[in-house]
Amino acid sequence: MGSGTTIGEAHKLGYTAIGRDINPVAVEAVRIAMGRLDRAAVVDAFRSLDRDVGQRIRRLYKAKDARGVECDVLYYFWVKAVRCPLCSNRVELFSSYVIARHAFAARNPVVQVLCPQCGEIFPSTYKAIAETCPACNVQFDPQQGPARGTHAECSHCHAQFPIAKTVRKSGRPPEHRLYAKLLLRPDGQKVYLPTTDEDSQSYVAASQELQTQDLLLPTLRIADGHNTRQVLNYAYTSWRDFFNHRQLLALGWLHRAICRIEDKDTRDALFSVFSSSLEFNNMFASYKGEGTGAVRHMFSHHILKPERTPIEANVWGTEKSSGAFSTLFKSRLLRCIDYRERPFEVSLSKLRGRSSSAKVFDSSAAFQGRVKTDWPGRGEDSFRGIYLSCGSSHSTGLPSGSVDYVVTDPPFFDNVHYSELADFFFAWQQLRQDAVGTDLCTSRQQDEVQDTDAQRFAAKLQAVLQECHRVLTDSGLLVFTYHHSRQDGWLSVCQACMNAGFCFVNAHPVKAEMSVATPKSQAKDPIDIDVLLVCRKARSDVRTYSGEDTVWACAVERTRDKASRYLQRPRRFSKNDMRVLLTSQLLVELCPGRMASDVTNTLRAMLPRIEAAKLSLLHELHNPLPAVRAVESGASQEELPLFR
Ligand SMILES: C[S@+](CC[C@H](N)C(=O)[O-])C[C@H]1O[C@@H](n2cnc3c(N)ncnc32)[C@H](O)[C@@H]1O
Ligand SMILES: [Zn+2]
Ligand SMILES: [Zn+2]
Repeated sequence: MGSGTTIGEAHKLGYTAIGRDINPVAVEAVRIAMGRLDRAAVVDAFRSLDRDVGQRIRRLYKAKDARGVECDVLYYFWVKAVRCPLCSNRVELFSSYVIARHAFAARNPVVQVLCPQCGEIFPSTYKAIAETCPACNVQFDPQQGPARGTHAECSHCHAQFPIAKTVRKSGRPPEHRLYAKLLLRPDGQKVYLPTTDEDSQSYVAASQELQTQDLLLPTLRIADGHNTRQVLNYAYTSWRDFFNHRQLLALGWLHRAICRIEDKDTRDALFSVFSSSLEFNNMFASYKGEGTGAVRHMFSHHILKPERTPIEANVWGTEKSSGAFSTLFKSRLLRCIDYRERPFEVSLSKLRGRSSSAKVFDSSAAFQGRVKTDWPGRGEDSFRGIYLSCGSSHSTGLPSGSVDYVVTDPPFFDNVHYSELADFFFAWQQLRQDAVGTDLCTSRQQDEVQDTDAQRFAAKLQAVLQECHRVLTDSGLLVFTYHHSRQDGWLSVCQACMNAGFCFVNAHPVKAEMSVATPKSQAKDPIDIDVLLVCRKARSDVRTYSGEDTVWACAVERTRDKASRYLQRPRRFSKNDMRVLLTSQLLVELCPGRMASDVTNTLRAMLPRIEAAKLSLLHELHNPLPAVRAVESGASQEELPLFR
């Protein structure tokens, strides 16, 4: 289920939708998004928060400009520092002294530069490699900071040392120093300024205030795992360590104020905004710069990477903020309510060579805003009902043969370990008494489909697919996305799916959410597509066995066809994308009349042929007279089998 896209789309299509996820953070988010949302009630509640706790939080983000005028602080800029292992000098982990640039630097070349000697901030241009500080006259290259990749250079003894190892040895997370702020003047102008003693005192005051308050704050420890190891290596131990004291004070106040909202649905709706704001308001967020949403949230790379120059945003926010509670209230919650009242589709068109999109309304009825948490009994499933539950999908408790379609986006092997990251949100969710999963001590579960071991991963996926097979009607379809760069990832999904009683009947390439370049050797040739695999119960498949040559010819033909359809829009499509697409078409063609082991053995034997064919197919795709040209241009022996 994840973020609930499938549930929402099924609801729009008029189906009864049943959603299940093992992760309480996902279930809670979907439950609120699909549940009762009363616009007038949430707006009222937001206004009263604004007058009270909003006001108090905004006071935490006030500072004076150079003329002594009080302004809102949009962002505070921090830098991590470590001690040089040789001389103990404090080394600040700037990778460059350009602290702010425009997202489209070629058109907007002005950047802000920090003087490494006196801390002055002054404008420069994005390519400048020599600058003189207007305040202290020191000359330096703004592009070169002490941190380079995994190492840093000490400015005192010039030793180069590994950053992560040095932090780990120190036994505690790196210190931070506040070095700049971006102010919003009362006239709407933004100005970058170095920090003053007053700014430091204001932080200390917030920190002292935090100690005096009895606030409910996260206590969840960070457990070891594939995605958490990097932060554990940085000596972070609790999810609370992801926030500085001022952020904890602001978030703690806000959390307490939301807890006091009486109406449960309204309270839940505002908690969902609170939860969204967490990923932008912590010391792992960074600055994207001007001309774009300013805050890069901590999960933008789907990993937990300690940020060397984090940005502290104004938690409540101003009109010009990004990722703040007040801006997310409008951009997420109010937009969600708008969409639910009048759902739309997006139609794409091309006018004089330029693509444009338009919203098409009225193709589905408004959302009903009702969610049930117990399963529908046979025959009693209501029209367009939404049923959600938290638990492993290897055991759903649904009656056999009761579901027409299973549509899912399962975890991809070797990819994100969702619950390890979701614990960041769960650490706050568990503080509530009436949210999903508050009886759990972590969102990490044994049955979660993810593992560093391919066999164990495949076994867990197979258990879920077996349950899908049981609950599906005989004519039902299972549709799921898959993405893997290595061939063994495909062999294991084939085994899991076929051993669960399914066969592949179609496979469509779709643009992936993000390209994944694992293993690293493939970073230059990343995979940009996910494949949508369409499966039926094997016993309902009417197709019959075909020999290998026929299978190969059909799969190549379908690959050609699907690749050229996919590329009707200008997109990247690499050799590896072609390999993935061809492999998926082979799975479809090999299924009828074969056991899982036959399919995987044949596929394995075809590997050299697939490797050769991906090149010639790609060549064809960019070539108007494919077969003839390929031969004329001296196709290698390896490429020839494609044309058999
Ligand atoms: C939608 S995300 C996957 C997105 C994308 N395919 C990827 O790997 O990055 C997968 C979802 O499956 C859920 N999940 C994992 N194991 C599960 C299980 N045994 N039962 C139900 N849901 C599970 C996770 O909690 C997560 O929300
Ligand atoms: Zn200077
Ligand atoms: Zn040193």
